[in-house]
Amino acid sequence: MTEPVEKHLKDYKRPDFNVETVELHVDICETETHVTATLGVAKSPEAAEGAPFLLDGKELELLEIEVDGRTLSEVDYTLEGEVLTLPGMPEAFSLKTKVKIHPETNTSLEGLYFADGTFLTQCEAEGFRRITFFPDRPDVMSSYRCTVVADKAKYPVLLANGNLVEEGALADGRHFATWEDPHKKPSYLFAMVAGDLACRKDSFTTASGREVALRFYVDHQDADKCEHAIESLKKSMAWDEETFGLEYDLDIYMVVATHSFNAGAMENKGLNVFNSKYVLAKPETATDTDFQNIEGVIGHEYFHNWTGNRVTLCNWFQLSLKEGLTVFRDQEFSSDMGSRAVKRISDVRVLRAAQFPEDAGPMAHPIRPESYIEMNNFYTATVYNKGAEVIRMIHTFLGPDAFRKGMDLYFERHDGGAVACEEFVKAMEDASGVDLTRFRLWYSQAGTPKVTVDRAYDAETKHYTLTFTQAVPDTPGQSNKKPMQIPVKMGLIGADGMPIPLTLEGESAQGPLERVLSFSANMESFTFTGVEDEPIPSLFRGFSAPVTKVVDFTEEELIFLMGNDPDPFNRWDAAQQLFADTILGMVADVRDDKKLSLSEPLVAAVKKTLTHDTLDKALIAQALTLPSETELGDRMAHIDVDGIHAAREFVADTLAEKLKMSWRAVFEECADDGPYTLDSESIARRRLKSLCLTYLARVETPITTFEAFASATNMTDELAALTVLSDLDAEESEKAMGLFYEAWKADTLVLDKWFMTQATSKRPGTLERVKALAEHPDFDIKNPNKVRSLIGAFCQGNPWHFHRKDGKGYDLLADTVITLNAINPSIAARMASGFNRWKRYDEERQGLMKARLERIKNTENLASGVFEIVSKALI
Ligand code: B3K
Ligand code: ZN
Repeated sequence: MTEPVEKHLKDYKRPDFNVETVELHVDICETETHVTATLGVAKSPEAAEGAPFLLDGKELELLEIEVDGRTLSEVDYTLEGEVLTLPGMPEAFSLKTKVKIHPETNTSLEGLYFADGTFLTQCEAEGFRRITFFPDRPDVMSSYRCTVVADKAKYPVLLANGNLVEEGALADGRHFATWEDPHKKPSYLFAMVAGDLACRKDSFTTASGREVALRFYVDHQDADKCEHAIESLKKSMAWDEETFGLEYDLDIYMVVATHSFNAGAMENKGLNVFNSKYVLAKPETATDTDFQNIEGVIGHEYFHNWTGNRVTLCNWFQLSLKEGLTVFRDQEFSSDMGSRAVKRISDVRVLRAAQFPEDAGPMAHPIRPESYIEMNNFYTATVYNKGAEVIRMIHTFLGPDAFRKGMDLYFERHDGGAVACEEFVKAMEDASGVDLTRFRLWYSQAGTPKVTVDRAYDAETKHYTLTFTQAVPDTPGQSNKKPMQIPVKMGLIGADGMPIPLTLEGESAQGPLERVLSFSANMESFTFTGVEDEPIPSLFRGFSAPVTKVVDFTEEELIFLMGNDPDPFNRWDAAQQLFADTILGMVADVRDDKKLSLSEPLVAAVKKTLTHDTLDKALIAQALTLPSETELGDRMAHIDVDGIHAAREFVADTLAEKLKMSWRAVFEECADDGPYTLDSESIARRRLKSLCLTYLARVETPITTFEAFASATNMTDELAALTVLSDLDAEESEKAMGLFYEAWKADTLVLDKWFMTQATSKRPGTLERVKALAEHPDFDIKNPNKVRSLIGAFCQGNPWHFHRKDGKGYDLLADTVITLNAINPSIAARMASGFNRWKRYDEERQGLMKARLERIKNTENLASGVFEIVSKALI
């Protein structure tokens, strides 16, 4: 096998040829599809003398090729690997190609594919080249006209981007539809669909009074599950008008839901394609979290219409320009729709669980990567979630008004263009007058900065000094990094729980109660004056920067912050720090077989939070959820799988036992017999109730948990109880699983929950059950949702079973990666990253994982994406 090549940002050049117009004719038949493409091409004025026209093509059978009506012979072009080269082209010409493709056997779910009775496309990042020959790069922007032809009875619905301009019947029971997109776009935003789908219709009137038709296409049996998604879309459209003055720009907005999708959803211009899990919901089948995720993802794809589509990327290295910004926008949208603090906490949880480990592993990359082998591997938590944190920091430094001015300037300058991250930063800088020179390092330096804070109080001068030190760790290909500019949103709290004015040395007027310090040196001190007694600092409020903070807080101080910090995020963070310190502090004792004990003040603090009568119940639930085993592992230099598991179980069991009465009382208090409603308060009540159930199950008989399961009237309560039951080694567990399956076997999305609950179970024998479930008739290795729910959930969400000492968990993952390599390389690569942290474990486990990585690497016909993950892991 020839080693795949790495592409570098430094080699980027604008294209030599632009494609102004694209006319596609897609003729779909059962066993093959013919695609005829007519491209209106113009040589760029900057093109080098004699530069050939290069087109990408993957798994295409070239049937015809013509330039300006003249059929080319084989001497006129070369077709090598995945590149079609046309030398000696004139300044402007028309290129026509006809290719044969096979969507019906395309299991990669990229390009045009057939799944569950529907033909559909996924072109980002490089899927368009599987449909036709094209310069498949985001800086080539064209006007599209697309005609889809298929059998009318089987595929009555024919869609593509933009507006329907013509449709009609053809011979042999076939029909066609022609769509035209008035906006120029890169090929990755192309989409088309042919299927037999139900259509739910609605409409939205924009701020300027234009009526937009909204169309949701789903399987016929799912037509009653679109309401929430439609409402979410309307809310997104209104929010973007109010918040950023951005209106939708076409007369129709279509969403197609499919059960077979590699990602969450795709923002194709005017024709979004969604993983059905982010569209379909009703209270009996979807949890509160599902409803919230749908709102977030619908918003995310809608917001891309401006951040991504109207202003797109000049190359894939800039992916965070659209993804980081759009994640920031969807986070803000969800915060405005629900509870800001609750949303912030769950976003930070995701960042810490997924991005921090990535930043510390073999695939660590800056939010604007410098190189890649397979672009699909860079749809990462770093590009998306850390990317959003970088935008949030700009927002924090500039303030909301200047940030909005920056957004306006960005659109004014770049609407209709394909640009780089730099253009965004420049617009922000120019609109605000704030110098972001040092800040730009966030785009080029990988690794999570570690910020250590030292505190000093001088009782005589009443000065309080905070000294910050930062260390940006080395990451693959990057060492000796420069200090980053870090916003530290902070306050000082007096012993009475009251905030203290923050007057910096040299300032004459009394300072505010909260401020943002800009820390951008290796070490920097900030001295506050007029501080009467030693305060407790509240630092990085709202998680103001994606860093790990190290402060030598005592247990007493963390308990104080947990109860008194006016910043809800920091209250939660103090609780998490307290739990993490407690659990990790026990790991050595577990190893030495010592008796463990839990501190009384901690138990009292938990009780105080649990029974607090004014705190938001969702915040209580978040604060009292123990950090996961994965998060705890990430805080250790060498991950002790068994020690973490035992210590965490001990803390949970002890809290359950000592506060039995309180868990029970709060559980009862949160009960609700009324109809299901989706307001924040009801969601909060269900969250806290579920948390109580997890503790109660540790001390009460399984029968009570089973009763909670059996009496549930919505999926949130039902799944919460089932999840708790799944950890119990009791007959009630099996019984509930059986009942759940019988009730929901016809609903594939609910079955995903059934697979996942069993995959993440702590019960003995989980690996064996997961392997048996992989043979279950409802499991399908070709369906990414099923793979993620069963194998993905086991390998990433069940560390204690996955890291079994006999290596059988690792075998399951390696076998799955090897099988998927031949079916769906993009999902195979994603799964392979489950081994990325292998060097953080004990020697024995390291050896076992390394052997599996090598086995994968030696697989024949290894896809470039899988190669990239495993070869980087093995360095
Ligand atoms: N832009 C798509 C991601 C497509 C994934 C390609 N492997 C979804 C999103 O971020 O909105
Ligand atoms: Zn996105």
